Amino acid sequence: MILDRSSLDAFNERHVAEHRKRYEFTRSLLPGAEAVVEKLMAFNVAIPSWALGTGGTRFGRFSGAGEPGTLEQKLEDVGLLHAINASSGAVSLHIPWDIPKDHAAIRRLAADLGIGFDAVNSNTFQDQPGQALSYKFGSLQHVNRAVRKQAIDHNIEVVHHGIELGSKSLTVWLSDGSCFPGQLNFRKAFGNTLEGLQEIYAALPDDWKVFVEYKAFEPNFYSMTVGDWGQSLLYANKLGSKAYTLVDLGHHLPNANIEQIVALLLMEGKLGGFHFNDSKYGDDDLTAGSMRPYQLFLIFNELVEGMDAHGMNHATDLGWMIDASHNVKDPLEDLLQSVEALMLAYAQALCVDRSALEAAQAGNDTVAAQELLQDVFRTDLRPLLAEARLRAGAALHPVKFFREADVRGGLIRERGLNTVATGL
Ligand code: LRH
Ligand code: MN
Repeated sequence: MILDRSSLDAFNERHVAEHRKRYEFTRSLLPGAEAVVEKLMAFNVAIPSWALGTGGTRFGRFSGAGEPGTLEQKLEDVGLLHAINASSGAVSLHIPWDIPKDHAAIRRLAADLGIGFDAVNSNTFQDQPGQALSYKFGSLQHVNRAVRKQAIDHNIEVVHHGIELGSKSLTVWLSDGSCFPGQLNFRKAFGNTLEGLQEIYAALPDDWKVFVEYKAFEPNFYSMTVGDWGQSLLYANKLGSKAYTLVDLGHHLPNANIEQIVALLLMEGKLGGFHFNDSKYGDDDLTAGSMRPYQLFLIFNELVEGMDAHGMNHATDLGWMIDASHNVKDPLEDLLQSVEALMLAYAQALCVDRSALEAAQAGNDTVAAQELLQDVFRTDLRPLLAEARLRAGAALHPVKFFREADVRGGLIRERGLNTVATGL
């Protein structure tokens, strides 16, 4: 389904007068508003191909209607999101859930839709039909060299798919670990995993990156072989300059200070990217900013400060990706809300008065520091996001437009009620 341009223009026409009032007011509050709008226009978040259909849990999955049943339809859905918010210009594929049958055709379709390919993801956390050896007791950590070799070969195959599509990075998330004390020799598991990652690393083209994603628990519930940022950093440092850590917000133990982890990984030059989502308890994969929007702001606050300290390009030097699963919301509405929350946290971080904050920190003036951060967090910056979208030819209000234009209805009329998307 391709978006009907005239319905979007008509929608903006109905809302632009109110927007202009709000934008002029916000601009009057913020001297740097124009620069923030330009930065927002350059910022894109990659959409996970595995989150374009309804997700589920072990207790059940309640599929929605009009879901993308093929990789081509998934790309169309990402194209729809990008047409609506002008900030979803890339997709992150998961192999084998989304194996391209014709790389050139897929690449052409993506280009026509104005989207690119962010990191490709391998999958050694499930056994595929006809697979020779099982990953029940892990993949790269496995005590059996043949299982490790099978996992290494799969990751290298994923890199080849990525090269064909124009991707420049591989995300490796390993479900490896143990469920009971005594089940695993931690040193041997680490050694095997490092050896496997080194063979995968050696297969990377020179201009590629590998992201080592860590997770505290699930599906193993005693130890994970890449269990936290320290372990991921250990692997990334031992692998080399093309290896980085990947921070999935839902992969931390309760009350972890994620913004501090981000600040330190950035300081070390080993922060590769993110899987943005939100959670209240575990790896809930909820809409970004839906539970802890202040934490999301604090993370972007560290990102802007740290990236500027390194002279990094905000839009291109980190992997900005969402990783979510939609059990009760329309997947596209959920993704539009997540991108909005990320853009808002980024805009807030760009509006922090850095020199005043540094002065407050230098003076141990904790009250002033908190006032500075919360003043920005409590200022409604949504008109800046709307202005960036308006200038990019996208919708002033994405979710409102998605509903008023009955985009889901259009997808159902085109695809029917029973198409089911591959993924979680
Ligand atoms: C693991 C994870 C990983 C993906 C999977 C879909 O929890 O975050 O990034 O491979 O979700
Ligand atoms: Mn993830």
